[in-house]
Amino acid sequence: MSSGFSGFPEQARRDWAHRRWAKVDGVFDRDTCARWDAGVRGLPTRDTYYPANPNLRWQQTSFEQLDVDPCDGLLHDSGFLAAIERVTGLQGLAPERSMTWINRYAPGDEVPAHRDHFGDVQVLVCLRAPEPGQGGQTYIGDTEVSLATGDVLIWHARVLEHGMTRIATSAAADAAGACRVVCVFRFKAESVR
Ligand SMILES: O=C(O)CCC(=O)C(=O)O
Ligand SMILES: [Fe+2]
Repeated sequence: MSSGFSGFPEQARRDWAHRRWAKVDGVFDRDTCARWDAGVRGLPTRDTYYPANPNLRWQQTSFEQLDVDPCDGLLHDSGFLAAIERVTGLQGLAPERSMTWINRYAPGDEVPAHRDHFGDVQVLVCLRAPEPGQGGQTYIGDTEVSLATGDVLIWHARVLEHGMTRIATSAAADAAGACRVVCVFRFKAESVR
């Protein structure tokens, strides 16, 4: 099955150039995202948190030790990697220098403000968003970046402080308990153009 990916607009490159993050609306359609979400639902998850705040935890599937590749192999789609290189000016993005994980957030979850420790660019695909007004929005610095299903966020997560606002405890969740699902790819570049 193909991902339906067809590149990022020129605006994303300009946004990255001046603030090191870019949001692109509607990169993937709802059916594709629903299929990707369902495809990873049964995989093992672990409790994840930042040491600075162990009370805030959420469920994460890491693909490092798994013999599966989420989102129809997006990570191995050279067109996808080339498009991220075009946006960021980074070169030599490759699956071998990447990490992939899926966060499944439940009602009441929140991600505290942090910077990630590794990588030159992070790409987040929103596979499922909470209903409007229920929280669960990514923020970068003081800016809330609301992501709907199918939107993509590209950002320099090692440099820019970011997190996710608290999801309302009343938010609707699926049978597995999740109301926001994101797939995150983290890349280390070989060089910067
Ligand atoms: O889900 C989000 O909006 C933030 C995720 C995040 O910061 C991370 O996975 O590093
Ligand atoms: Fe992060």
